[in-house]
Amino acid sequence: MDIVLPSLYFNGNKLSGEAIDRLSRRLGDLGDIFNDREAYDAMPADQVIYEVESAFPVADGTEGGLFLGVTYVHPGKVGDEYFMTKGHFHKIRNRAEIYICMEGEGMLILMNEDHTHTWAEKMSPGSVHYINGHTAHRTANTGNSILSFGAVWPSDAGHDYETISENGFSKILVDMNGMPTLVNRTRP
Ligand code: S6P
Ligand code: ZN
Repeated sequence: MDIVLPSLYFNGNKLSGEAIDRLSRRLGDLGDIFNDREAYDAMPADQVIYEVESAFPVADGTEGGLFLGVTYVHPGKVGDEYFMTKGHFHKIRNRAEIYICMEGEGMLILMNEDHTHTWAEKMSPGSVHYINGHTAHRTANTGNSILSFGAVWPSDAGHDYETISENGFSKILVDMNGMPTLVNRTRP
């Protein structure tokens, strides 16, 4: 057959089609990322913080292929810190990524490889974010509704979560008098 239908669609802002992988990250899975331990312990461990729908058209580790994911970060805070994703470097450090914001308000938080510089890009519907290789990335929801964005990354990039779980980002994003603000991390 010469003309075929695509196997994936955006149905509104939701990914639909064949073989979509879905995962949920709950507060209980994210103990090492939030700065305010007391506020974290007072919240329900089963509260969903974000969900990811991904399509893996080729095997993980394939050189030359691409993966697609859509992340939905729920609104809320742990203490003053906005709900956010775990964050990672790519295992192959030079692999870049593109994010496209679909709905909501947030920040893409970025950190260089030697952890000396953390900065953020504002996310709003339609904003496009090129994430250079060698750069750790996570997203935070700074609004009152779901933040969703699409992501495309090389299928051999891999994910290094350990470096972030051990050292965090050098700055955290907090609500300071209603304004998302990057401040130095206080927890060791
Ligand atoms: C994958 C891409 C995103 C994240 C997702 C969840 O390279 O950056 O699809 O996986 O936003 O974040 P995390 O840090 O838990 O993987
Ligand atoms: Zn990534």
